[in-house]
Formats: sequence, structure tokens, C-alpha cells
Amino acid sequence: MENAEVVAMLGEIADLLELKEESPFKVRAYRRAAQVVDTLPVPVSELGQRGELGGLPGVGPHTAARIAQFLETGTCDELERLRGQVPSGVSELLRVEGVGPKTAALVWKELDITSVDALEEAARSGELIQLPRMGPKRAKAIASAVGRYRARLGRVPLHRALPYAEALVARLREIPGVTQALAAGSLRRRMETVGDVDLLVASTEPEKVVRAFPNLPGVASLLARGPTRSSVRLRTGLQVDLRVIPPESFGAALHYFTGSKAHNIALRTRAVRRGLKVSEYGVFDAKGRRVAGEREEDVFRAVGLPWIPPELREGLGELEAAEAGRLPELIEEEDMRGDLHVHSEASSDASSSLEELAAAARKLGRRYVAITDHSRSRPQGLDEARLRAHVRHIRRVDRGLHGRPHLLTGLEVDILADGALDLDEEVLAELDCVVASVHSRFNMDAEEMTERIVHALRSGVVHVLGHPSGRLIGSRDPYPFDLERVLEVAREEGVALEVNAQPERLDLTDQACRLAKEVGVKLMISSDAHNARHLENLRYGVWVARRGWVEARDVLNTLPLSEFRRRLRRARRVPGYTWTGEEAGLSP
Ligand code: DGT
Ligand code: CA
Ligand code: CA
Ligand code: ZN
Repeated sequence: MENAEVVAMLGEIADLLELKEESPFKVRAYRRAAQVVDTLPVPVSELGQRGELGGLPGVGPHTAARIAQFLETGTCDELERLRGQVPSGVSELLRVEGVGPKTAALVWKELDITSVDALEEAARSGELIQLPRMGPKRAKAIASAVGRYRARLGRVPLHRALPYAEALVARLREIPGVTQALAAGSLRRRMETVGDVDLLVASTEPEKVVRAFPNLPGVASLLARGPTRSSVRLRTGLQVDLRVIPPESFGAALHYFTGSKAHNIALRTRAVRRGLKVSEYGVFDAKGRRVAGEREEDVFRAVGLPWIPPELREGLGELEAAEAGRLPELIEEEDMRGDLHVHSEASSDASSSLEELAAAARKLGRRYVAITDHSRSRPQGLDEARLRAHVRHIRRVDRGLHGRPHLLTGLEVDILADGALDLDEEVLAELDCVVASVHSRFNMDAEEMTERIVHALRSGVVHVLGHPSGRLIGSRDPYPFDLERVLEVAREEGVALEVNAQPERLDLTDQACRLAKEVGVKLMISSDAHNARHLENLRYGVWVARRGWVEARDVLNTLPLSEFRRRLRRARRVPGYTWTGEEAGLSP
């Protein structure tokens, strides 16, 4: 254990105490101890072993005990206690240049800002300057510091990179002599975040492409340039690598630069066993003759395999499955018939009317949409009376739509701290689709949280567990809970798990989807749209599911409406009716 780790631990405790606006005296004590350890000429662990921590100048007995526990276990109770009380998104604010604990505590308390994204939004919208000691200049500085923080952080959520990648690809295709242009790398594999964007172009005139690239819209600076490649940084901070490939090698390069590295290594090893060499230039036999290279599927064929979808290329058994002819027939966006988690303006954090949502859903080809606004525990959430009125409204609008699309009644009901649902079960039982979600008290321990969720799943009126882990990519960790136990109960109760397609949620994750499928729990992929435009986000959920090896038949909202309704009705336990998994077709 390095002294620096102890220093970081003490500093974090001080930060967290300051964020909570606890005694400045305590904060100072931790800062001083951190400074002492930082300037110590010997490893602090040696002092710990000799029981001499208490003898350090300026380190009191409490702090010495924390250091001792940290040296022994890698953490300490006080740190964990504080971490449980401050959202990780708030601590993250401190990593933005110019935002100290005082500012972070202020924006957290006054504006309820708990993520870097929300801070940026508040800086841009002018909300921030309403705070004391916060002028327009300072707000602007914070907004640009957020940009630098993101660039430094490295990874960007997929949805922040994809539109830029797609726009650049479209422009590259317009350059004379370019026959193909595609994005490869983690973006093509649809990972939830990407480190950088890798673009590939097929052309026999690389200099033309390399010269045009830095002048494309959105590019801020040129990082590197060679005869056939170039790297730039976009104004958003995102790095983009470009490679120009001769057409006869394009398929091999596409395969190579799509990765993942683990997949590439596995494929290359397989090729070697067959006396072949795979590189980004092509597949070559023992005599050095090119046997494949122009098309990606030929690369796979050369090593005796069918083409493997990029989302599966993580070195997690895809080669074995391909070899055995057992690749999944992955779900596609076109398979999605319904969207079962959609907020209308009846939710305080959402903005579209039922008519606007219906129109947007129709354009996207959805056949049915469940309107699932928040229940009473959320700010201005629906109580029983307002829910009943809202249901009548949904039915009235639905009648006018003549099935294009069908509007279903529903609710996103809070799972309260004790696992009870936020509204009476008899009321919920009248709705077409009930999404149950955790929105509060994230800091329970895993056992309590698991029980809380299990209790809700046992209610007999829930159809789907909404955003099951509660995580927000890059700003809120998942709450701890026992996923396998939740899956087991979901299976027994015939409850589906949601793949929440909000790009900052993507919850379940890809690997959790794969686990759900393996144990026979059905999924529902839903947009959790808070305005009509968000309905498009369903595709992000489909990609996550694809990365989890999910097929259309694993996802309930690929079913035609009549079958979907039947499935939901059967999954619901009503008095005097015993539900069995077999009946609902949920057994493997
Ligand atoms: P990222 O950018 O961190 O989100 O992840 P990738 O997968 O896009 O990685 P990147 O951009 O470093 O490289 C793109 C692809 O190039 C990667 O997926 C596989 C291939 N590649 C890069 N370096 C190596 C390597 O050392 N060995 C092998 N076999 N492949 C590599
Ligand atoms: Ca990349
Ligand atoms: Ca790269
Ligand atoms: Zn929710």
C-alpha cells in the first residue's frame, strides 16, 4: 500500500465531510493528516505494522484508527459511511477544474445537481448564475471545464459519439475516390462508452482523404497525420482516428479495427492452427498468398466460420458458438413492436402530450405504447384520483388513434423503501402495464435492497422491473443488490426485467441481459422517454440486448399486441388464480 493511497483516502473523507457541510474542524483534521502522510519519508504501512501511527504529529487517535483499518482492509468504515451519504455524481463534481467542495455542496443543495451533466446544463442554461458568488464569467468557466473534464476522462457515452461518427462517415463518402466508409472499433460493437472513434475508408488515393479529413465540420485540431492515416480531436473533446485502406484489404481492416482485441487474438489463434495468418491486410496462407481481404465475411469464411455480428465480438464465447452453429439470431430494431415505459406531461420531468407521443411512436413504426407516468412519491406524481383521471384521458386519446398506435394504460410505480408499492394494488391491477422502479434510498446495503425488490416483484401486480440497477453511466453507480436472486424471483413470478434504453442508463447492462436470458427471464426493452424525441432511443436498448446475445423471442415487446396482452394478463396474479410459470410459457 502506497502512502499516496492513504493520502487519497484521507482527502476523500475530508471532501465528503465538506460536501455534507460537517464541522470544518473535522475537515481540517483530515486534511492535515493527509499532508503529514504525504510528506512522510517512510512507508506509512511500516508505521502501521509497528503500531506507531498515533505518534505522527497532527494525527489524532480517530484518524490513526482509520488509517490502520485502511491499511489492513483497503477501505475504512468512515469512508464507506460517507460514500453512502453523498451521491457519487456529487463527488464527481470535484473533479471538474474550479469546482471545490463548497461550490459542489452549494449546487447540490440549492439546485439538486448530482451529476457533471446536470452541472453543465445548469451552467449553460443560466440557472447557475442565480447562486451567490456565481457570475456569468464563472458559469462559463465551469462549462468549459466540464468539456476538459470529459476529454480527460477519456470515455464518452455511445450516444455522445455516434451522431458525430455518423456525420463524419457521411462526409467521407462524398470525397471523390472513396468507395466505402465505416466506423469500426468499440462504436461498431455498440459498447456503452467509447474511448475514441475509429473510421475506415476504402480508397486508392489516400492522400486526398487524409488532406480533407481535418477540414470536416466539428474538427477542432489535428493530432497526427501520416500518408494513410490521421487523428483529430473534435470540438466536443472526442478523438477520431482515420485509416485509409486499399479496397482489396478493406474487409480485413474492418475486421481488425472493429476488435475487440480479445476477439482478434482468439480469431488469429484459430487461424494459426489452420496454417493461416490474419492481419489488417488480409488472410494469408503458408505461402503468403492472400486468401481473403476485400470483404469481412470472407475473413471469417477463410477460418471456417460464419460472419459474427460486431456486438458479439468480445471474446466471450462467440467463436465457439459460431463453430457449433449456435450463434444467436440477434434481435433487431425492426422486431420492436411496443414501447412500455413512456412518460407524458403528466410527469413533472416530462414534456410531451399523449397526442405528440402517439404521433412520434407511429412514425417510428411502434404498434403499441404504454403511458407510464410517475406515482405519488415522485414530485407531483400521480395519486389514485389523478391516476384514474389520467387513465380515462389515455383511453379517450387511444380511441381516437384507431390503433395507430394503441395506447396502453400504465404507471411507473415507485418501490418504496420497505418494498411496498406506492399505490394500492387493486388500483394497479386495473392498468395494462405496471413498471415498478426504485427511485429513492439508493444507499441500502445489498441484502436490504434485494429484499425490497423481491417484495415488489411478489406483489402480483408488477409486469416489469424498471431500470433494475439504478445506475447512470459515468455519474451514478448501480446500487448493490443480488441480481441472481432477483432473476430467480422474477422467473417464479413471471415478471420481466427492463432494458431501459435511455442512453445514460442502459440498465440492464449487456452482461446482465445475457444472464437473464440464460436463466429464462423475459426482457422488455423500453425507451423511458420523457419527451417524444426520446422514443428513438429504443435502438440503444436493442444494441445492449444484442451485446447480451438476446433474440427477439427473449423480449416481450416484440410480440403482436394481442399476444403481448395475453402474456401480461397471465403473468398477473389475481385473487383466486394461481399463476404458474409453465402456463405463461416462461419455463425454458
Ligand atoms: P475504445 O476505443 O477504447 O472504446 O476501444 P476500441 O475497441 O475501439 O479500441 P481501439 O480504438 O484502441 O482500437 C480499435 C481496434 O483495433 C480494437 O478494438 C482492436 C484493434 N486493435 C488495437 N490494438 C490492437 C492490438 O494491440 N492487438 C490486436 N489484436 N488488435 C488491436
Ligand atoms: Ca476506439
Ligand atoms: Ca482508436
Ligand atoms: Zn424511473
